[in-house]
Amino acid sequence: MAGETSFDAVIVGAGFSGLYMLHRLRQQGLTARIYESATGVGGTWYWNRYPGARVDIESQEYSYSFSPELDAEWKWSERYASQPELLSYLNHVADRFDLRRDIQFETRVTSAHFDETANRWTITTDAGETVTARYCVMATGCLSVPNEPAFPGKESFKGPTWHTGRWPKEGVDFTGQKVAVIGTGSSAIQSIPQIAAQADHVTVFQRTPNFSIPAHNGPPNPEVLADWAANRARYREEARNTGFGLRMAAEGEVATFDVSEEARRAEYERRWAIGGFAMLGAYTDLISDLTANKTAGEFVADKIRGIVKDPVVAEKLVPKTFPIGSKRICVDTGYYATFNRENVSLVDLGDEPIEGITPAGVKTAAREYAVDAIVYAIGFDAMTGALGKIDIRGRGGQALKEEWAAGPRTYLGLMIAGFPNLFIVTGPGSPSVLCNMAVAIEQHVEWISDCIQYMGQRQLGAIEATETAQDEWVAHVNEVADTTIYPHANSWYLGANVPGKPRVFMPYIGGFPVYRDKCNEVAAKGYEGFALSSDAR
Ligand code: FAD
Ligand code: N01
Repeated sequence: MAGETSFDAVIVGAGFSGLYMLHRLRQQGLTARIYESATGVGGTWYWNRYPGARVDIESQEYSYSFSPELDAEWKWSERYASQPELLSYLNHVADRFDLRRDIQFETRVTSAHFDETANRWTITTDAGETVTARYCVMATGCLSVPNEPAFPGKESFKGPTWHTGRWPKEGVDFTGQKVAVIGTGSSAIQSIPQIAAQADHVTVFQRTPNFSIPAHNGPPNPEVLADWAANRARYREEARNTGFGLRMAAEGEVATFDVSEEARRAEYERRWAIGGFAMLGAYTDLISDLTANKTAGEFVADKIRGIVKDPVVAEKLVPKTFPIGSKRICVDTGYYATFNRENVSLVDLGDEPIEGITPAGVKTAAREYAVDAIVYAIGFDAMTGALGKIDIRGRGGQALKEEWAAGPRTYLGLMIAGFPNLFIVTGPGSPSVLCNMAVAIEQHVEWISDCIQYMGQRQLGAIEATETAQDEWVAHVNEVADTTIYPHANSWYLGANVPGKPRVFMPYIGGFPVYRDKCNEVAAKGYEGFALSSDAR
């Protein structure tokens, strides 16, 4: 690998997206290199090693479908695979398809500049290396840049601090410690029960309570697995034909108020017993009608009140400021019951906001909480964070950072006007994080590799989204979002969790099948909405 400086494609990132992208491009006989800042493959599942980290979609659905052999040979040991198992799976994929020889680890891409005369990208790394490529694929991840804590005095804390998104490989032993966990998103909800089982005391600092549904995790049901094995191809296709790319969340066939309250309650109970995202599929209008949505939210609120013994704590844990599902639902193992433990306490930051971090711990408007360690479970600079860290320049030296100063703008979440031959996997403007990401990623990687093949077969030099197509798509993405419950939450989908980030609803909520059909139609019409040019211009 050493010494090569010119590729058909450079891929940034060796997670779920980058690995499959490399495999596809190599199958087409193209030369490609992945740059990855980590020491190994896995992306999300490399970095997020916090206790309790696991998938929120049943294992067999959160996996690649492109290779029936891979699908058949890999055996998941839990209904919801844990981070170590997911990391083993992605390492197995890297080995099985001999991907490592084209991956350069411990190397961060710092800039990507488009050379208009050559129709090529010049890519530089933090190792001082410069290479060029016809195509640059950003497989940099939607949730790969941790949200940095900005609490005053944070450097003064005398104990260790950990971010869930950058957990150390060797793990952390909390035995005998008083631990503060800041945040109550999915990462916190998965890790708090595990930390509480080990630590002397855990104080949870909650700014906004979240909806969480039990996973009912355990060994996979052999009958379910046998059924899956027998019907794999059909079930995969069924998943791709649901709005969220997930069989479990397949939409119901009737609207919320078409059934009696009693029937509705029974249906919610049935779905609570299945667990996870099943709840959201109960009725056709749960994500479009606030009144309908409220019935599901109230059902979960009652469950929380039923699990948490202290009614004051229970009430603090009940979400009241956003509709259920307008933030990604959390999928937990024993989260609410953890608040029945003697060694767990909840601080409601609505009553007493954090004023800062002191040498001894966390200082709120009410008092100081002395702790031995702090866990920041405060999320990510989502969807645009990783791209924003690379100096990306398109035509005329235009910086992506300036182009997106008021929020990201793309055509189909795949390409950006003014940035030819640059692809984003699961970028803003695509279903992405609203979906089963395994499904969203495969669809994007396949569309991108087909597009690159089309370009090669016709000896074309550059493909670029037109401004008109991009404007129309951005308008459509916003229009669809406005018909749903999603903009009602201060979520990371809107960039609301990062101070100063423009508030734009980033993913596309029109549903995976609608989106996939649109992408296919665009390709079938010779890449409608894109300008294609030859090298001789
Ligand atoms: P990532 O896995 O994020 O990989 C991107 C890689 O790019 C990283 O390894 C990063 O180091 C590298 N990179 C970024 N910038 C650079 C650079 N400049 N130079 C070099 N390398 C760079 N989705 C689901 O559908 N279901 C789930 O259950 C689920 N669970 C999740 C749990 C957690 C804790 C998190 C954080 C996310 C979860 N997600 C889940 C979303 C998850 O991110 C995707 O499912 C998927 O793993 C994304 O794969 P990716 O390859 O696109 O990005
Ligand atoms: O991050 P989050 P996450 N002071 O942004 C709080 C995927 N994922 O890492 O809601 C105090 O959701 C913040 O409060 P608020 C999944 O897609 C999946 O947990 O902004 N608190 C919130 O409570 C998920 O959606 C799994 O008011 C502050 C929390 O920190 C996404 O990744 C597991 C704060 C952050 O929650 C992100 O999840 C993990 C501050 N200054 C992740 N800043 C699975 O289950 C932030 N917070 C598979």
